[in-house]
Amino acid sequence: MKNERTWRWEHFLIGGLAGVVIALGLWTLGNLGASESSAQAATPAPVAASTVAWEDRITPDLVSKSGLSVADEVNVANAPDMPPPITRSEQRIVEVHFDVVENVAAIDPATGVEFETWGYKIAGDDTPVIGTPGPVIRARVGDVFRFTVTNPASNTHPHNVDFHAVTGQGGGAEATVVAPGETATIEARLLYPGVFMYHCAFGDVPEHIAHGMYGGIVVDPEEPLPPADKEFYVVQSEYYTDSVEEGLTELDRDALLNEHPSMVVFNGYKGALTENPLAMNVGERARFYFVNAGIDLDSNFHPIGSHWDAVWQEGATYSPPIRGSQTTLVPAGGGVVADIVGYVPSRIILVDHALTRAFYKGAIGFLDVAGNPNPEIFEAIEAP
Ligand SMILES: [Cu+2]
Repeated sequence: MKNERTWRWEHFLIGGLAGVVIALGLWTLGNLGASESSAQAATPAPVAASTVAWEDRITPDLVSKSGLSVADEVNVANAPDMPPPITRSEQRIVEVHFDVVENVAAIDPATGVEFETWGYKIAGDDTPVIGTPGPVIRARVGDVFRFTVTNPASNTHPHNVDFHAVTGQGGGAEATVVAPGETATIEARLLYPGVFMYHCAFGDVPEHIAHGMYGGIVVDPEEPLPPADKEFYVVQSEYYTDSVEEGLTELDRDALLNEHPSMVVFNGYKGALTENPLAMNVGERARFYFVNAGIDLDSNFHPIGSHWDAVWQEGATYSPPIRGSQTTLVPAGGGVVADIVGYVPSRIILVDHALTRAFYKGAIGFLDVAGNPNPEIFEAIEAP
């Protein structure tokens, strides 16, 4: 894959090596001089390294906010759906309005475990009842993200949003604090492409995240990723309940302090992706925009019975992907973009491969691949 970006990356490496050689030479000369005269000559000149760093600035040239129009594409969706990839090549203003959700929801519908869930929903959209994970936002690098959050007067707690995609105080947290009945708006330039977490960062932040206040924002790169046939938004997260029995449970503060969740789930509740499996066809490429909301555990995201054909590690889509891996490590508060190619009809089982979490705590989902068998790739052989 010798595309332009790869070459630039190689130039960076070559430039960096040259810089090290030059710096070492200067340092040696300086030291020789220092033995005779001043300490000034012993300081290596930071020429090569800083030059390379500036030339390889990866943030886009910005068009002034005053010259931008409002984007007219779909920029939000509820899990596991993704808004379509952004096809325009100009910067725009992306407007998104969330309402804060405070509710009681079943976080294990099969056994009737309930919990007080807090989260976010698209303003005016009454389909989500649980609010967690929050909707996924999609924009393009260089866009101005004009975000409004409303905390309905019927709620009890103040909240806000820290976007890992936003450059500014607290990722916008300080400027988006809303008590019940309040609304706040920020405008933030999206400087880096990737898949990023957002979460409430008000007050006792772990408590707010433990109640479900998180989601993902995808910032498409200037040079689009190769196309995928299906795209999915999946968020891993943890619950710290004082019980896993039927009925309303409470937050277990000891478990939270000890980083010992009672549940680890995909898309907000146990069974979200097993009761409603994801689907693709043989011959297709499926792309996961995956966020690990934590709070505390790293995720070891693995597709049982398949591979990650491409992985943009840490969700950093400016950089080239690695190809053909098994389990991708997604830190708490991080994300990844990972592709699966459908080769044979099967049920691919998505797990956190710290398998206690998958088998006992809920970190499991299904991706059903439909199509014709291909015995050149897989077949079960009858015993003679
Ligand atoms: Cu909150």
